[in-house]
Amino acid sequence: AASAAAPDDGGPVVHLFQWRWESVAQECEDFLGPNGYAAVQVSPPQEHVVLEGEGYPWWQDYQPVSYRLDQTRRGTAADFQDMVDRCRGAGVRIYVDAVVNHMTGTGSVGSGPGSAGTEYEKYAYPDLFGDGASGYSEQDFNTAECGRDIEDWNDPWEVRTCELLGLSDLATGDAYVRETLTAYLSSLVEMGVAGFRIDAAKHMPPEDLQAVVGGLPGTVPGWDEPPYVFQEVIADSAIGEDEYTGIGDVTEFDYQRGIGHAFADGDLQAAKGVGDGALESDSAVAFVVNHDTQRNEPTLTHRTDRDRYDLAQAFLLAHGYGTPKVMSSYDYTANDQGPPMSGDGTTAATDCSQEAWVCEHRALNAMPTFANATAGEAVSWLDDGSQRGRAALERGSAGFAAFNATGEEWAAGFSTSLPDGTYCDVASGTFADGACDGATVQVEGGSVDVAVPAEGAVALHVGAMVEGDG
Ligand code: LAG
Ligand code: CA
Repeated sequence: AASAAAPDDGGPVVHLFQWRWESVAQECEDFLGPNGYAAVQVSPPQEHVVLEGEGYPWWQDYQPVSYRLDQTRRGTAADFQDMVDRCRGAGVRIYVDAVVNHMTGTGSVGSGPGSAGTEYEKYAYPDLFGDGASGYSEQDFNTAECGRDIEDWNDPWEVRTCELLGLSDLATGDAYVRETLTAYLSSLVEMGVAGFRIDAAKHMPPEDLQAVVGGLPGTVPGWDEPPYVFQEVIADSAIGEDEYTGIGDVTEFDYQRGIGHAFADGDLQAAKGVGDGALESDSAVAFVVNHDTQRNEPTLTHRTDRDRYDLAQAFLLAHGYGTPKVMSSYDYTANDQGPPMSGDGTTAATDCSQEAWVCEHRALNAMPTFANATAGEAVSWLDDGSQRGRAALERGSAGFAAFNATGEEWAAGFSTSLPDGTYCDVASGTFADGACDGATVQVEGGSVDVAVPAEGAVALHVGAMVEGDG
């Protein structure tokens, strides 16, 4: 397969939410590398709280106990390193979800051994790296400055200094805390981790975050590029995305809300304009849902309307806005429910043939190769705008795609600047070593006729020509 676009050129990402490390490694080799993914966002790898009394919820991960990678519910440090190496071998980067704003909250127990056995209580984490050499104590938190929950969300100082959900808030203005966080993230880069999602970035002053990531190694071993940093910022009138774009990319929640509503409403004419007025494309991470919005703001998810949601994620990979990030979920009925697991809360290996793991990314086939082949090409619209539920686009002369959010097949012809030839439809199949396992479509004399399935897409690009490319 052709190599994926670089992180800063919008190389497509998939979030394998809660997957075990060995399952991620296997998926890199079996599916992600061959289908063009640039990277996987993995769940937080550091030691976390273990909340048996709450049924081992997924959000244990967002309460760090130490920065040890051994042992989380997803595997050991050796498993983690093996995943980084095997994904590298498949051409796929690992992006780590970096929980650096806070440590634990009160939760169901409030203290205890963490997943790797480290003793802790709120504001006291005595052994951060398993060598007894460094810890956090009360002075490393904003207890004297605030020490209570955020109440006034219109006050940026409070949002950044007080506690999010009662989680012990790190004094990221202090040199020791900054150096410790840089040491944690740098140790991951040294292992070959190629990027970070900064959790709760809005809850840290930009200058603090800049100081933390400014100390990272300039080049990722195994990749000839700097670590890619993107920040989770749910912007509002008090805190803007532009405060963070100088540090790295930013998650664009306006795009997320816009794309979700447009596709849920079946209004693909509205989908064309999603992203207008939002962050510049090259500063944005774009997505249909993340692990929080699929629970808290379920406009369009795998649970509300699977076909339409798949179509929205396919559109995301063709649209050309931002760095596209696909969500891949496990099934759940309650928001707090953890992933498939054994009796002690250890996560089960992923099996995409079982309903417990939704594996939405598999339904997108080789759409990430479309994002790669069309990187940097502006989008133009080919349909006449007369059909609310249907739209067709072109990305320069590198890619053509049509989307049909209706219950009837859409048979249509378009003039296209794609070169003449036979193309693999990467929305319906994969393309590897010149072989297409989906439908093929002819471009002849500068035009193309497509039969777009009900609630489906057709996507053609110059990196997936079956013949006629000479
Ligand atoms: C995030 N981004 O800024 C994550 O995307 C989001 O998933 C995290 O919340 C949050 N910030 C903190 O990293 C998740 C759950 C929360 C959970 C929290 C800590 O959505 O529900 O809070 O992780 O585990 C839980 C309880 C709270 C309690 C808190 C502290 O739900 O009621 O106050 O733990 O004990
Ligand atoms: Ca903070």
